[in-house]
Amino acid sequence: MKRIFMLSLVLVLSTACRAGEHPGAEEFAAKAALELQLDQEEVALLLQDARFKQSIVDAMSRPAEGKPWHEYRPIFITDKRIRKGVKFWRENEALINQAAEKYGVDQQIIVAIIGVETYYGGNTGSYRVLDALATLSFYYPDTGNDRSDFFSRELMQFIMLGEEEGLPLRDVTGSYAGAMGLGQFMPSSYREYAVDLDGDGRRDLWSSMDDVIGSVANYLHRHGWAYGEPVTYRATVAAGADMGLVSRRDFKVKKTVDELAAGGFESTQAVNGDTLAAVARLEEGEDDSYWLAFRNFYVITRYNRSPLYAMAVFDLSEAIRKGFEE
Ligand SMILES: [Ca+2]
Repeated sequence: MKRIFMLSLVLVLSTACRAGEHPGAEEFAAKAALELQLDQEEVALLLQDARFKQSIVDAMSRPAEGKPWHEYRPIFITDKRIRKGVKFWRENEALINQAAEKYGVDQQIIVAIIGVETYYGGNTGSYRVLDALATLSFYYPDTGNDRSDFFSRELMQFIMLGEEEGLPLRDVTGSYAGAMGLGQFMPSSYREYAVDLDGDGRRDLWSSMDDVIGSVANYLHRHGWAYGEPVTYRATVAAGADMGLVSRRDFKVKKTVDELAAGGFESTQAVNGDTLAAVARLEEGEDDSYWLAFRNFYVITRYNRSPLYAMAVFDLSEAIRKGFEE
């Protein structure tokens, strides 16, 4: 008993010295061992190889989602991205149909998500995920919204993926936030929602188009996507409309279309009065535009919380669908 104690004490001390390079790395390794039964020494050694990246801190300090809509939209809705989306759909049509049917998710939305996230695989990110997650765990920038705990949990999930999926943790690359593959899955989403659609026993979000498309569809399905249902309709605003009905960050649908109309936000397209919706506002430059955001809109915000993101995915999906049907 005493001997075991001494051994673990030696292990803890040596771990402490090695992981001490990043502030909090030591505690992280101990926590990973305690909560996930990971090898503390191995975790400490891995963290020693993680590099702090100022460029990651800088990117986190100025996200695209901080822009107004009229500056955000042109980043994602371009002729080229629409054309490439139509091409991607045609090239993967059978797979996309298979995933759409299996998971009940509209084809054009699957295509648009992959288009917004990585330009259909053209840009899956060049940061080492290990560096991204360690930097944001141990050196989160002072933005007034400390998300280091979130990234610390994602770093742990990432290490689990090394065990479960055989990911080479020191080599895997992704976004500055640590999102991976064509659909940019964070480690916790990878573990929870990625699927092995081609059935080879691995969930490969980089080079198996089956797994990529299946995983994006499954993610939306698990968050409640309803096939063929609307995403958002533009609303007219009555004078004296109740601006308290406009959602800023949380687009959970809580009011019926009828209730929102009574509050001054009326749909410009036909929709059942008992359909649930939230109201989104976009900065168009001079004026704002208002939108009834239905449940499917909320589901897209599960991919990225910003209503700008959800609207960009929706706009791109519609443009791609038109191109595809031509
Ligand atoms: Ca697979």
